Amino acid sequence: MVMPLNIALQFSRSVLNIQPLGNGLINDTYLVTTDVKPFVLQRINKQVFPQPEQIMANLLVLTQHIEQANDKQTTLKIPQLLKTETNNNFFCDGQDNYWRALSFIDNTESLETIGNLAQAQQVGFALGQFHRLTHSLDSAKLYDTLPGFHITPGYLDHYQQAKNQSKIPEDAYCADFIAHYQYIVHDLELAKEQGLLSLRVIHGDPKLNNFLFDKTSKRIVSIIDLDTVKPGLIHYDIGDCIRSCCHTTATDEFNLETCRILLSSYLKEMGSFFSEYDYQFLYPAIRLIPFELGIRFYTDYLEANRYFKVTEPEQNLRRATGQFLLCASVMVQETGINHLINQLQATKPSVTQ
Ligand code: GN1
Ligand code: MG
Repeated sequence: MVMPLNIALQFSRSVLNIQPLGNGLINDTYLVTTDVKPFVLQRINKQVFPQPEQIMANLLVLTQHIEQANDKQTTLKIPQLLKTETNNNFFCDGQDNYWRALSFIDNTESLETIGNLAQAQQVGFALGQFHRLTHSLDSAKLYDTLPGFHITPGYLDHYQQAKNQSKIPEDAYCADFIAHYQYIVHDLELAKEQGLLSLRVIHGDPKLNNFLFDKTSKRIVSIIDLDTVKPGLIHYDIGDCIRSCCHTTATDEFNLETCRILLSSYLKEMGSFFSEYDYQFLYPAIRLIPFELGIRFYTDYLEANRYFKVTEPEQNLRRATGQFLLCASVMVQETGINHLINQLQATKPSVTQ
């Protein structure tokens, strides 16, 4: 793999080393060491984000809002956008690739799976803090960096087209699962259209490995990957966070205990901003997001892996199957999940001023 040294030099003259960082499926990410501070360098995938400038603009709006809010209870930091040597927010190379640099938050690590309930408590707390902090930011000030993102009926339509055009044979389990449960795809969009749920600022991709844990205190100190921060339903975020943290990958089962800890700690932060309907649509969100991601992975498999990075051709099929099995396990545990939500609603924190 060729390391983008020339690009890193646009952001700092004192680059010592570049190495790949993390395992995102869309952008290319590197850690750049310099003789001053290390930083994160990213090439934004233009196929996915057609207007990368909007990502940088949103990040600046968000940073400014958090600085102005100056919330003393907040422990969460977000990475800062770094300028190029010529004072720009990004660098566009000769091939129309957009590159940007972000501050690196030191002494931190991200997790691929939840190892103990204290970690789940931290994740719920951090997502709750993010939503609480951005609650006072008018979502109309943000660009929609990725139109159609998390609009599940759109992913279903895309799948129907892909399956009609694909030369790759259908997988019986995935095809049957989608056909059988496709009626759930409208759950959140309908609630939005009916005004039961409203647009707020969302992170868009708050999966477990986008939270940074301090290596010493074991607390979450940062939430990263802010490219999909935009107006949306916070239920997409909650569903996405829960599907990634409560997925026991060895058996593809949903872990209700992890969900209990995560959701109760989330609602300690955010519960006072929750309406009746916000509670009512928690279960549909927990069920929907694994189904949606399953459709997205499966469609990409049928389209020969154009969107999500793969290391071998059937990887997106396996990812899809994992999400559908998780969704099935959520449905098996519907009563337990709803019971948990009712308990949490009954102990809803009072309104904070
Ligand atoms: C993509 O690239 P990464 O891993 O941060 C995707 C998310 C999916 C995730 C699944 C913009 O995020 O929606 O949940 O893969 N991001 C985009 O691993 O499509
Ligand atoms: Mg992401």
